[in-house]
Amino acid sequence: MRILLIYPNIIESPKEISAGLASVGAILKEEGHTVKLLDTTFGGRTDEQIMTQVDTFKPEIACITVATNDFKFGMHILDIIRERYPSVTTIVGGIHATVAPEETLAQKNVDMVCVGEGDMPIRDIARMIAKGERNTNIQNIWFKKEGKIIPNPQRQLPNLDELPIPDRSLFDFQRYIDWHGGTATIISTRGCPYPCTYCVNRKQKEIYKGSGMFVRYKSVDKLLAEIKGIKDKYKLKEILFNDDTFTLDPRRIKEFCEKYPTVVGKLPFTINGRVNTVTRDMLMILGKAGCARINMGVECGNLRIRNDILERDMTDQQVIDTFHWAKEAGIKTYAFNMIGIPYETKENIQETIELNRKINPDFVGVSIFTAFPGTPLYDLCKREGWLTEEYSTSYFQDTNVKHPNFTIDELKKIRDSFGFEIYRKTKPLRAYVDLVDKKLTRYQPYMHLRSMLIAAGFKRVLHLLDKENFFEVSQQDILGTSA
Ligand code: B12
Ligand code: SF4
Repeated sequence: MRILLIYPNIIESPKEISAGLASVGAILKEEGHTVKLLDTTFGGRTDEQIMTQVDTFKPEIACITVATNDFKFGMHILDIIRERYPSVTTIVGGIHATVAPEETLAQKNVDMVCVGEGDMPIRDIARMIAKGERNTNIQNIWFKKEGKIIPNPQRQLPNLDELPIPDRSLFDFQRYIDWHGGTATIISTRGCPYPCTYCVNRKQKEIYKGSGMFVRYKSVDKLLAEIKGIKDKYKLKEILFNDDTFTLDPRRIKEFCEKYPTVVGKLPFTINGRVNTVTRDMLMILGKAGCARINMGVECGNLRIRNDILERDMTDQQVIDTFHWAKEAGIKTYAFNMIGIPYETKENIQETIELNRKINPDFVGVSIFTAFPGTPLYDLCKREGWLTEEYSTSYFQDTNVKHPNFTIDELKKIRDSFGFEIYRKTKPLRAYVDLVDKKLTRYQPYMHLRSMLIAAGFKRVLHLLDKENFFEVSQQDILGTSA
C-alpha cells in the first residue's frame, strides 16, 4: 500500500523529528508498504506546496501525528487531501489523538484514531486495508460508523527491544542535526511514572492501566547499537536523549555508562533528569561517560505550589544538592521553570528566581504555564473558568490560561526578564543579551531569522564569541517543561 505519513510541525524552534512517526514508519516499511513522509518542519505549509507532494505520491492511506498545538493545521491537511482523494483512508495518532480521541474522531475527514502507542495497531490496520477487509475490532483503534464512535480497548504495551529501530531516513535527518548545531535526538525509554499535574504522562498511565508496564526501556546493548548506527550514518557532534526522565533506573545508567565510551566513543550527550531520581554517584558516572548536560525541572520556588499544585514532591535542598553535584561531576545544568501556575503569586515567582539564583544553572528556561487537555490542571482551569481557549497553538508565545493574579502581558514581561534576573549579578553580559533576545522573540520575523541563523551555524559563531552560551539558553527555552 502507498502510505503517506504526515508531520504537521509548525513550531519555529526547536526543530526535531517525530520519533513516533519514525517508529510507525519503520513498522510499515518492515511490512513491505511504500512509505513517504510529508514534513512541514522546514516550510512547505501552503495548500499548493502540500498538494504538490501528495500528488506525486497518490496515497491510499494518510497517517498523521498530532500534538495539541498543531491539531488544527493537521486537520486542515487532511481536509485538503480528502477533497482531491476521496477514497484515501485517514488515521490520526499522536499525543492529542490519545488524550482527546472523541474530539479527533469527530473531525469530518478523520476515519480512525489511534489511542496510545501505534506501532502494532498501525501494522494491523494496514494489513486489514491491504486485504480489503473491514473490521472495527482492532485494539487501540477507534472507528467511526454511521456517525457513531466505536472505541476499542488497549492492547499490551510493546517491549521496546522487539520493535524495529525508528526509521530516521524518512526525514531529512541530517538537516535536523545541522539545525541543532550537530545534535542528533534519540528516545531510549517510553513512559514516566511521576504524577505531575501539568504533564500528559499521568493521563497516559491511566489509559494504559492493565496494559503492562508503562515505563519501558530499550536494553543498553540495543540502544548503543542504535546510537552507533546514527553516528556512522550522519555527521553529528552530540546526542540528545529526549526521554522524559532518563535517570529512572540507576542500574541501567551504570551499565549504559560502562559501555557507552567503548561502543560509541567520545560523543557528548544530554539527558533529562528528575531531581529525586538523581544521586551524586549517578552524576559522577554519567559525567565520566560523556554526559555534557542534564536538564531538570525546578518549576517553582514555592514549596506549596511545587509540591501540592504541581505534585513534584521535591524539597529545595534536593534541588540545590542535585544541581551542585552535577557541577561537581563536570556536567552542565539546565533548569526548567514555569510561571503563571494556578494560584501562583508575584511573591512565589520571586521565590522561583531566588531558588534559581541559588542553584546557578548554566542554562535556564522559563515558560508561561499552558493547560494541556488530559491533565488535572487543565480540568482545574476549566472548572474555574480560567481557560481563554481550549488549546494554545503557540505554547512558547502564548497561553490558554487567564490567571486571576496576572495579566498575560505581566507574565510575558516576567518571562522576558527571568534569565536577566537570575544572571544579572553573576553573568551580566549573558543577562543583557538574554533580555534583548527574549524581547525580540515575540516577533515572528525575528524568530524566523533566528531559526535561519541557527541553521546557518551562527550559533557556533556566537559560542566562540561568548563562552557562556547565551544563545543556547534562549533556544532551549522553547522546549518547555519536562522531567
Ligand atoms: C521530543 C519532544 C518534542 C520534540 C519532537 C515533537 C514530536 N512531534 O515528536 C519537539 C522539540 C519538536 C517538541 C515540541 C513540542 N512539544 Co514536545 N515532546 C517531546 C517528548 C519529550 C518526546 C516525544 C517522543 O518522541 N515520544 C516518543 C514517541 C515514540 O512517542 P509518540 O510521539 O507519542 O508516538 C507514539 C504514539 O503517540 C503513536 N503515534 C504517534 N503518531 C502517530 C500517527 C499515527 C498515524 C499512528 C497510528 C500512531 C501514532 O505511535 C507512536 C509510537 O508508539 C514528549 C513527551 C512524550 N513522552 O511523548 C513531549 C510532548 C509531546 N511535547 C509537548 C509539548 C507541549 C510540546 C510543544 C507544544 C512545546 C513548545 N515549546 O512549543 C511543542 C509542540 C510540537 C509538536 N507539535 O509536537 C507535550 C504535548 C502535550 C500536548 N497535549 O500536545 C509532551 C507530551 C510533553 C508533556 N509531557 O506534556 N516536543
Ligand atoms: S513532568 Fe517530567 S517528571 Fe513529571 S510526569 Fe512529566 S515527564 Fe515525568
